[in-house]
Amino acid sequence: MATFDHSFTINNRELETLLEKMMELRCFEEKIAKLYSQGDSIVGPVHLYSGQEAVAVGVCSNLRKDDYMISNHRGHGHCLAKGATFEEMMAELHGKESGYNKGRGSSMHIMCSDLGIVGTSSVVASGIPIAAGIGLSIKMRKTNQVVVSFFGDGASNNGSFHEGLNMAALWKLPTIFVCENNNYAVSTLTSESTSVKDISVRGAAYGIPSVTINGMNVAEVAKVTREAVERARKGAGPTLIECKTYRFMAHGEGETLEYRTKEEIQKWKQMCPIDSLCEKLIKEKVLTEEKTKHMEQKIRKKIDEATKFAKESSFPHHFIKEADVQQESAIYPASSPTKEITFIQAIREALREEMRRDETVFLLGEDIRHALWGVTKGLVDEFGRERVIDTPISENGIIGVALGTALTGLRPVAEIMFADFLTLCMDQIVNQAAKVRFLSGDQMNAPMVIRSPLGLGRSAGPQHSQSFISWFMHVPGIKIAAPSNALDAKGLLKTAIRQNDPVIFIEALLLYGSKGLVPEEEYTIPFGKADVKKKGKDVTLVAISTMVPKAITACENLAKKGVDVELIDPRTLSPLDKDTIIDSVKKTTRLVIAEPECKTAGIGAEIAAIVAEEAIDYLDAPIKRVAIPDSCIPCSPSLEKIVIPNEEDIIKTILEIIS
Ligand SMILES: Cc1ncc(C[n+]2csc(CCOP(=O)(O)OP(=O)(O)O)c2C)c(N)n1
Repeated sequence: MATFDHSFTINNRELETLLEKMMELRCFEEKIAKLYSQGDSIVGPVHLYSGQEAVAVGVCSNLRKDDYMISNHRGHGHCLAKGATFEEMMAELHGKESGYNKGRGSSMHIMCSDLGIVGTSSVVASGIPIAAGIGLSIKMRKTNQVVVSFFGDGASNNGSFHEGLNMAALWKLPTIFVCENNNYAVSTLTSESTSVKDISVRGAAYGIPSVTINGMNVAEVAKVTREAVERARKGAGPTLIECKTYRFMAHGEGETLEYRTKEEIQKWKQMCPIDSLCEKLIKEKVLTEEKTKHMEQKIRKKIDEATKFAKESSFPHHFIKEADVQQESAIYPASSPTKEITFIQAIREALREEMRRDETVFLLGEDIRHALWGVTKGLVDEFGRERVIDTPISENGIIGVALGTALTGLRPVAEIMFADFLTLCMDQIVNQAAKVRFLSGDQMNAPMVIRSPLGLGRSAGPQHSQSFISWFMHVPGIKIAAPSNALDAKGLLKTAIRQNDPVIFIEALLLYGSKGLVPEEEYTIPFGKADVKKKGKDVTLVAISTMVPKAITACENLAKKGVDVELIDPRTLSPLDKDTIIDSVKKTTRLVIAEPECKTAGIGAEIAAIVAEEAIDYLDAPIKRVAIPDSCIPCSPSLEKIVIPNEEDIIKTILEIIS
């Protein structure tokens, strides 16, 4: 364990300021409790902070306005201590347009970019890797800021905690981890869920200076944090501060407290951080009882005014739908493609060009310097280890870190070694990155790309052959590209890196060696614009990723049989170019979809549903899907052939609906 010298002093005037701030937090929570019990104005669940004020106030008293903070479900105190106003907090808790998130987040999601409140996650522990990412961004941008991640003892049992701490320690990031150990995670005692008595030993295990302190004493919290902030600002890395504290209220409002004894609650209330500091300052004649009463009255009056403001504010009635988000305009090359390159080279060229164009673009992932697939080979020589970062095998952490950097001015391109492993970072992709723009009331964006290879068709087996494009199509806030050739791979990846929302970029390993022509000069390909690879009049064939080359062969064979297929490669599945598909079906009256994923609830199912909704009257035959028949992908080539659809399957299916 590290030694903390506690030599900083805090004078009585400073203590008075800390006391006033703690009183603000307490009075705010008391008002929320009252409003919640009245049942008609507070929106959604609330988890009150009463009892823990010394932690938020002590920590935040050391932060600059431009320092960052990531909060959790019990976050009112953190936000107020970081400078949030009663008005905007109260309005958000009332679900109003004038709230921090324009009513989209309420209690558990307060975000305010001006105050550095870059995230409040209701998913336990998710903020921890994001805070590591913000630390990385501070270090890369050399801004001398720090970031604080607040979380509970329960969060320290989650993988995100361990991945985040390891990366912060490894890269010496200016991230301060503040664990508020209030003895419980909902009703479960810390001693019954946590293998160690002091959570700070877990920080020490990662080589992080770590300490357990009395979280009911604001002076102690402030002093220890000051040391942690100094350490972070001078580039000496993270600190873990475990604050032993107690929440006076139920886990969430409206919930029972019956798992705790009255005696236990009473014991902790006697250590109330506000009462004890008040008593001390009165005893030392810094304050009088009258003055503290006056202080409290003033605070309560302000909170009443904020409540009036919130109640009188209007509810939001409009927000930007994902479909209305503007795309970057494309760059069209003056001449036609003449340069032959492989798919791998196309990806590498896109990365290199974008990294040269924009110094905020950087790469992170497992083994990307050595470049397992060869894609990122050599980039470290040009851009250095600061912009081509090898990571531990911590997929959830990688995406959390990428998100933290994306929230604070960088454009990360993360590589997840196989698309199958996207399952390990679903929370960071789906609950965190995808929600940023919407949840922050359009204050913030997450401009990040997640590149991930699809291993299908290489005997890679059931855990290295899946892409899950259809899963991500179901998530608003994420864009998905799945190029089928070198030209598209380069142009789409350049566009992906310029997007302001997270993009999942699926690269099929089977296509990596395929060659194609690209223009000599710069170009990009817009998202949401399908490529009609072949015009035809008899049937529309929509093919995705690895199915496109097979579809091209199928079209050639069918042409010999007199069947004229219109072949469409959507290129991006989200946004999906519905118009091109619908217009084509209206012309051909037939539709087949060829996809490299399982059939049920798949990409084809969605496209079929769109066509059924918009153009069913034009159809002269049932819509057909050529897909993996809801099976795991076997390793044996003979079995793989049975499961993965090929040219023959496409031809057979088309002939069925033509005749
Ligand atoms: C990943 C995840 N699992 C479960 C929950 C439900 N949940 C919300 S708060 C909470 C307890 C968290 O305990 P702790 O981290 O100690 O924070 P505290 O509530 O004590 O402040 C749980 C289980 C959640 N929100 N996220």
